[in-house]
Amino acid sequence: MDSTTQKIAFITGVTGQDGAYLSEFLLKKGYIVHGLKRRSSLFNTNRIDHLYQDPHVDNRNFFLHYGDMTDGTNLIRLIKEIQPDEIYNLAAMSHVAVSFEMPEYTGNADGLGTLRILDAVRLLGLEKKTRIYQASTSELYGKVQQVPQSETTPFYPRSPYAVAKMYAFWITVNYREAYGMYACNGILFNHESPIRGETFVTRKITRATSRIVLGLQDKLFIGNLDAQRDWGHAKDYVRMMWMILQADEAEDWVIATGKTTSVRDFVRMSFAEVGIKLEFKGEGVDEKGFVKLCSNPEYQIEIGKEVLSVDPKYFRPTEVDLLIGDPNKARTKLGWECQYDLPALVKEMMQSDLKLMQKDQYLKEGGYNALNYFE
Ligand code: NDP
Ligand code: GDR
Repeated sequence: MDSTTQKIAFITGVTGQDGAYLSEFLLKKGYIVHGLKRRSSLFNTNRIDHLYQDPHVDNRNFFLHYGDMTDGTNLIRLIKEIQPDEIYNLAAMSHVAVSFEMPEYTGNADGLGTLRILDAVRLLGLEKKTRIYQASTSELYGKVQQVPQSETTPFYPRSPYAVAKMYAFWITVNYREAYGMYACNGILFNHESPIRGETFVTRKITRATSRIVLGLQDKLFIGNLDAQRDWGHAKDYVRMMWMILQADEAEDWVIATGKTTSVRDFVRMSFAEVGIKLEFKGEGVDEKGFVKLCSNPEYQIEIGKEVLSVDPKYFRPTEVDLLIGDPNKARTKLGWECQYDLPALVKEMMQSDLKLMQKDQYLKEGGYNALNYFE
């Protein structure tokens, strides 16, 4: 493709789950992709290493730049250099529980960070050229007022993360209305994948299930099993981010599957993938999960073994109990459909984590301990 006709995208949060899938998606569409990555004392580009291009070769279409959402001058300089047609603002301190530990930083990166992007575009006079996607979230709905949640459902954020994202949501709307910018919120419900961060509940469960059946871990310690989430696949959701920026009008959109599942049922589904039926006993902090049946002879796991225990350390000061989205607007106006359902997602995550953990198992059996730097 002729580089003068190629569209240019700038993705903040390029090293995260969505940043990685979106980069792949846009590169396949022929975009030139620029990503913002943070300086880290260790490599932090695992999810996008397969896209990396040697800086010394010609015709590159994937570029990484150091930066941070808390550093406004850095963002202005990068946007000036890159002159993007589309900005996908995905960077955020995205862990709800951690936001209670780091409320000020979360407000700065997730709330003010969004303002810095919008204002950089305005200051540089790019209002009419650059389209902006803001990664908004179903956490905005927080305390359940009505379900399913749609674009018209009122917000009631329940964490420093959600409050910061609420600022980001409204400053995006405000810049659209005040300066005629093409700036949109995608109100995305939870979306997962084999490259989901390991501390989010779905990945924590699929990792732990794999480790338990391979004898690498005894038990899964978990928080609120009653929480219900509308879980989709990240691949379906990044496609929609792009579709949002191709629409004629700049608007805000709910992206969800329209189905909800409890954390407890997600655990059941993950264990079922390896042939294990679980039995749950007790309530609240006393709830435990036991192996009721194991139909897979590959796994030497005894019937009755306790493999799950609730640990209140994972409870949140304020919880979001129930999320179920209404994606009707996106379906009818943009023709968006999910290609994955939850069983397919769980299967893919379990297959991937089993493969990963099998590597750990081989290393363990071979007596290899990679972390013995200091001996
Ligand atoms: P991840 O946590 O996987 O990725 C977050 C990205 O943001 C990482 O690249 C991270 O860098 C980067 N980042 C964090 N803080 C900063 C900072 N101060 N400056 C620059 N970069 C920073 O999140 P997801 O990919 O899952 O989500 C993408 C976005 O969508 C986030 O804004 C999230 O809040 C939002 N969202 C996610 C949903 C989901 O279910 N996944 C649902 C709704 C909204 P590093 O790799 O160095 O940590
Ligand atoms: P969430 O995702 O808070 O919805 O935010 P997470 O997977 O962290 O929690 C989902 C639900 O599971 C409950 N839970 C646990 N959660 C974690 N992380 N660890 C546990 O051990 C555990 N046990 C139970 C939680 O209490 C919660 O109810 C995600 C993030 O990606 C946000 O950035 C995004 O905005 C929203 O999804 C939509």
